[in-house]
Amino acid sequence: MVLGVLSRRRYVVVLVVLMSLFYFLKVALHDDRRTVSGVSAAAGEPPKDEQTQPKDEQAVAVVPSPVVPPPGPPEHLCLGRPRANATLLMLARNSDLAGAISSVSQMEDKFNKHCNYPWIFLNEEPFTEDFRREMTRLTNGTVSFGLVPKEHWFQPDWIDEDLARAGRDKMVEQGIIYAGSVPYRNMCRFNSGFFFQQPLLQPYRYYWRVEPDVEYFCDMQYDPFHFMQEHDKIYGFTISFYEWEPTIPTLWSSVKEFITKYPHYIAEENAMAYLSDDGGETYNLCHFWSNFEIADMDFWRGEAYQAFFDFLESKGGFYYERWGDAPVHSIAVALFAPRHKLHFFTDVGYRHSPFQHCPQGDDWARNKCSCDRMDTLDYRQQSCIPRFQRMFQ
Ligand SMILES: Nc1nc2c(ncn2[C@@H]2O[C@H](COP(=O)(O)OP(=O)(O)O)[C@@H](O)[C@H]2O)c(=O)[nH]1
Ligand SMILES: [Mg+2]
Repeated sequence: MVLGVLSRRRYVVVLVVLMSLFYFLKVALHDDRRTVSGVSAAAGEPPKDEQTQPKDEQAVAVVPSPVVPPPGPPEHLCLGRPRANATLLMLARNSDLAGAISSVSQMEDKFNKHCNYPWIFLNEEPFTEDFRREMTRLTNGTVSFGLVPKEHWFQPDWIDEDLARAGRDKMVEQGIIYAGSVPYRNMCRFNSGFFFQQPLLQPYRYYWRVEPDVEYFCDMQYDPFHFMQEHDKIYGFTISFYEWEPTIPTLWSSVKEFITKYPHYIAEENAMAYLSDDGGETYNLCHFWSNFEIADMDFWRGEAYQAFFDFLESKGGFYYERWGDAPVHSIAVALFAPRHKLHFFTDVGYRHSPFQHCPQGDDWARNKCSCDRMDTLDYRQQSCIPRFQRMFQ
């Protein structure tokens, strides 16, 4: 009897030691594999799917209890369902670190801790160790860092720099934000025509664009990527207002030229009524604010958008003027897709200074939104939401 108790104790001790050893090895290996480096990113290696595991280094030292489940959902599940073919995406500079930490941790807290969708970070310069470590620590999902190739970022040689400089100087005189900035123009052109071509994004269809220093106010109760797929949507937004005309003086004449040249790309039941109040003659400057985008990259990769981007690129307006990716994306989805494929995420609370969208009514209460319901751009004078909604009445 006594001997029996002793050997049982010895058995338990051996078991605990073995389990600790097993756990230690698992955590150590896991931390090694989780980050996809910029090198493999450049080579186009898709992120690896992995088990959700606690990352806290403390966990290595503590003898784990086998009854404590790992945090987060099973790797392939999002809110109880298989994850969609989608990724979270952020373009950022190393100097954006504090803002990136803020945005990523809010996105994790409001949505992604339930899903573990992968994160992809892009930059035209290598991310610092600091940036990589901080981003990796905030999520249980896979994290990848991609280096944007030079030809997708910098002003092409065929752009007449004297003309471009004259355009910038004129805008500086007009007091336009980012008027004199070439990097800002690089960013707008990259977001218009190249982000979806990055090797790291190739495995994915949908993305949610996240910027440093934005705010997400509400808990997500469902997976917006599933929503997009199930409702046949290609583009989702939360804020819509008017573009500053001096940044795009010749954009609409280029669009009209494109329409005349390629009329077959214009969709039946398109959203021209959102863009123009006179049947396409003039642009009313309405656009979806692209710092928040949940969208289908198959649309950007498709024939119509590719032809459209190439056409705009040939005009040089990304550099001679300051064409933004917001009007470029908005005009494309409004013209080359039927309007029912566009979606206003009314229930998602979002802020990019100085504007915000705050959900109303039941959505605000149910989703535990932290925003002031009176502070929402939707039906203010600067908003294009009424124009969007009128198309469906
Ligand atoms: N890597 C990189 N990212 C940039 C650069 N300029 C802007 N971005 C990113 O592009 C996005 C939009 O830039 P932002 O400065 O927020 O422009 P705004 O929202 O139009 O005021 C953000 O995600 C920035 O982090 C740049 O020169 N390099
Ligand atoms: Mg921004």
